[in-house]
Amino acid sequence: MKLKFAWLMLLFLGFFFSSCSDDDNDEGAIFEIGMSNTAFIPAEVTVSAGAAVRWINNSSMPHTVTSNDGLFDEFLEVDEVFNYIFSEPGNYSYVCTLHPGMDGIIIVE
Ligand SMILES: [Cu+2]
Repeated sequence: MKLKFAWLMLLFLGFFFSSCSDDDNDEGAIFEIGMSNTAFIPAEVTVSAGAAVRWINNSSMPHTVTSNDGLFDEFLEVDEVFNYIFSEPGNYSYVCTLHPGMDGIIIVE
């Protein structure tokens, strides 16, 4: 009888912990920004503090994702991605240093 109870507890705990890790995976949305050869798409994104933004170079040439505040400076070959989590509210502008006029802004609320 005691053994049966122990097994039930194990089953219950297993279920409990697998539910927890599922919750962790869902936490924090990811906002995706694509690229053309001359622009970030969309160029303006509004997210909540704590959200992750993912830049995807789905264009046909390399680009950089360079923060105007010195927060990040990434060189992305075609098909490469870059993730950044914005934890503090504010306006974060960035540019591609290879293509003048290719810029964007992340508004974190
Ligand atoms: Cu560029």
